[in-house]
Amino acid sequence: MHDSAPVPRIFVVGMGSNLGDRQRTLREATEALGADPRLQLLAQSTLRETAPVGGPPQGPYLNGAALVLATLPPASLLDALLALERQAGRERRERWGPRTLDLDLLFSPGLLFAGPTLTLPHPRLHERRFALEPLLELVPWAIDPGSGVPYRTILEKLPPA
Ligand code: A4P
Ligand code: MG
Repeated sequence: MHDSAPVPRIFVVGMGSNLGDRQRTLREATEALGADPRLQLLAQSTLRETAPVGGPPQGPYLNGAALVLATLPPASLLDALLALERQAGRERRERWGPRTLDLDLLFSPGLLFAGPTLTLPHPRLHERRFALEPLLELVPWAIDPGSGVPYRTILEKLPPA
C-alpha cells in the first residue's frame, strides 16, 4: 500500500460561457475533460441559458456542469481547469466580466477545503441558481458539507431567477 497513491474523488465542475460560440466552447471543454487520463467523465448536465449575475452589463451565459472522477489532488484539478480556460482563449480583464469559458470546481461530496487558491465548495455556489441547478441534475442528493443542508433545500429558498 503506497501512501502517495491519490484517492479517486468525485467532483462537480461548473461550466459557463458568454462569449463566442458558447455551445461549441462548452462541448470542447467537456471533451477535453474526458480526454485527460487523470479524469473520468461520468456525466454531463443539460446546458441552460441564464441571465448574467454580477459584473458589468454583458450577454447571457450558457451554463452547465460535468461530473468527473479525478485521481489527483483538488488543487491540481483546479490547475487543469485553468489550463483549459486558457486554451479556450480566455482573457482575464475584470472580475465577473464576460468570458469565453469559466470552469469552476463547485463541489465534491463531503469535502470542505480551504487552500491558497482553492475553496470547496465554491464560495458562491449556495447563492447561484446557474450553478446549483446543473449540480442537482447530476447529484440530486448533494449536501452542503459545511452546513449539512441539502443543496435542493438551499435552491428552493433562493429568489426566482
Ligand atoms: N478559486 C477559489 N476557489 C475556487 C473554486 N472552487 N473554483 C479561485 C474555481 N476557482 C476558485 O476566479 C478567481 C480565482 O478563484 C481563481 O483563480 C481560483 O484560484 P477566476 O475564474 O479567475 O475569476 P472570475 O471567474 O472572474 O471570478 P470568480 O470570483 O471565480 O467568478 P465566479 O464566481 O466564477 O463568477 N452569471 C451567470 N448567469 N453565469 C455564470 O456562469 N459566472 C460568473 C463568474 C459571474 N456571473 C455569472 C456567471
Ligand atoms: Mg471562475
